[in-house]
Amino acid sequence: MSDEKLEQAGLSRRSFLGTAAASGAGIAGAGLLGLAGCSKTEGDKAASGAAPAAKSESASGAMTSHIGPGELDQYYGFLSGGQSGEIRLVGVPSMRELMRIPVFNMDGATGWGRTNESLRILNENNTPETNKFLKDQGLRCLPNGDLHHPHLSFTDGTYDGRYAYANDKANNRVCRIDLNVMKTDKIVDIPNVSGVHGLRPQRYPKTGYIFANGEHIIPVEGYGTWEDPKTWNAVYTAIDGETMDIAWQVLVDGNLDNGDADYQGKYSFSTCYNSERALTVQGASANEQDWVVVFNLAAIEEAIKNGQYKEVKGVKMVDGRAEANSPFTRYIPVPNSPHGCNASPDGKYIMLNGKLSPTVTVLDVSKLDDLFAGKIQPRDVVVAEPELGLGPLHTAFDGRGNAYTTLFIDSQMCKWNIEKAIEAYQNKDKKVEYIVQKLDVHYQPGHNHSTMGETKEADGKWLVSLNKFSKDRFLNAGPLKPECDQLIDISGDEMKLVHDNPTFAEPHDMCLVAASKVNPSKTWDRQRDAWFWKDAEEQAQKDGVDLMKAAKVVREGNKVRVYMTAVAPSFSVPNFEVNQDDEVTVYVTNVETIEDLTHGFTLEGYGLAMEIGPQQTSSITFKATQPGVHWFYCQWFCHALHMEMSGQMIVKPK
Ligand code: CUK
Ligand code: CUA
Repeated sequence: MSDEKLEQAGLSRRSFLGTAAASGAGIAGAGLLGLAGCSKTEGDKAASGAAPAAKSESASGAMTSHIGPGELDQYYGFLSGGQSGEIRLVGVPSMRELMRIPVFNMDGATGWGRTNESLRILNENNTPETNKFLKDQGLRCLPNGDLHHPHLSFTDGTYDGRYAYANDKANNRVCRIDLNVMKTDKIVDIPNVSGVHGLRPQRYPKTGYIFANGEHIIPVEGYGTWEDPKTWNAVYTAIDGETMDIAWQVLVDGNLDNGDADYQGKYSFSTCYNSERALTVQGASANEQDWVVVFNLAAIEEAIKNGQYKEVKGVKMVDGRAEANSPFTRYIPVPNSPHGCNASPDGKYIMLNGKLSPTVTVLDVSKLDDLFAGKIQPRDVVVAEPELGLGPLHTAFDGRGNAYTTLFIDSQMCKWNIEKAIEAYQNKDKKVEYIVQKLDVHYQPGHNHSTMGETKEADGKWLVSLNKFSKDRFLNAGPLKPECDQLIDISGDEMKLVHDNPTFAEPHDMCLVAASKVNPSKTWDRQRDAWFWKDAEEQAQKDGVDLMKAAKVVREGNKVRVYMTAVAPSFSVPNFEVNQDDEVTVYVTNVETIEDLTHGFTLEGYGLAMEIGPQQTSSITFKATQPGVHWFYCQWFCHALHMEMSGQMIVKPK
């Protein structure tokens, strides 16, 4: 049965959801948020035959997500891996996963978190506290991360194809991906914060800053004491997107959730859901209103330049609390517990998604100068507050004046017209219909993202709804179910659901980028990408070794360095001998010049493996504690004689 037929029979999962949501409406909202959609098991079962709906819809004139064999997608999707700690590259509209980019995780295939190169990138900007922690725990690197918000670098309001950036909520880090090779090239560890959540790059004139929200309140050195949570604060961080140095921090009231930047290069924004400075769910949703905090970039830069800051754990920090009467910030009240924060592609508006409130609050950025000048009151910046449905979390745009807001509790995508919502706000007694359409999504959507939708080149073709629950949409995979990322055609007047895509934990957010904006290389470039293997290069020079021609074993006391090249189907050093307990470093350079000829180095019985792409050098260091004959082999199928691409490490017992 199709959804429609079920609806007529009064059986749809929608009706069950509707009842649950309506009966729970009110301030039980917080509980509801979690579970309105989960209590409708029977509806789910009744509707489980509804899968073909998407097909018939695409037959009825929607664009198709089908990309035939050998055809290419039109967009790259940079998909967050959430608590998996990685970024996933997908093709859109097919939603095919193209690649995984390890970032805040450890990865067995590529050796990320184990090779010397990845360990340098993971650790080179650690705070002293993190380094001490790793030592105390006996860890080489932090093994996990929680990556929510991938965003690409901008020039003049659109993507420039240089970098992607993302946050790690679990361990307070921000990373950068070099889009030439699709590898993480920098990770910064941010002091004075707890939980880096919202993350956005500056759009104009370029990136510029990366704005990173410290979500939770903590006793910040010099400001708070652990005995009194009312003295705790959240801290906003601006990172230089070129050098990845921390430029400055701002101490704020309340907490910081999601953020965005304007299209003019003057202001940035963050929602706050815990203006109460509470430590519990009830406490944090107590007030009728929370706020959005607006940051005045010029005022902050001026203070930093003039030395009007405090240095806290090595970072320049200004005080942006309301009680400090700060020129750096303004706090604009918005209804209870806002979440997502999204700038419209025409550069005019900032949308603050209500979460516990059914509304989205719309700010007019052209009024912010007057707000900072004290000419108007904070709420005067609000030009619309449309009521959309239950649980608005994030908003995307089509570049034609429409906004698309996810409704978490209602499990719907709400399309609404921005100018009509403004008209409705200005003419309270006139009935203006601003909601264009509501489309069911499956189920509990968090972020959504439209093609090029966070740039001035929003093209209004596709929208992806990143749904937290998949329930009956896929074959049952056991108690842990995949998320459900749904592709929606927004090119016409009506939204049309086109494709369901299961994903592993947990895509919070996604960037949908026209394929022409990103041009990764087909092989590594020895000159351009030398940053990756610079330590190996330096050591090789000291040892008189040319990495591109290497076939040499160098011993220095109990340190052994093995230099080899990889050309299908052999390693230039077919075997080597070390003594038990030697510290061994193996450097492998892949000298292939053709694309797709990746080799690997896996050492049997030593728990290590690494990826070596064409023209790449990778290295790995370990202690040869296990005596005996240990074969190493190439784990990337590269040649008809791939199985033979192997060798032996002989460890002589003590
Ligand atoms: S948050 Cu996950 S649904 Cu971390 Cu961007 Cu809103
Ligand atoms: Cu080289 Cu397989």
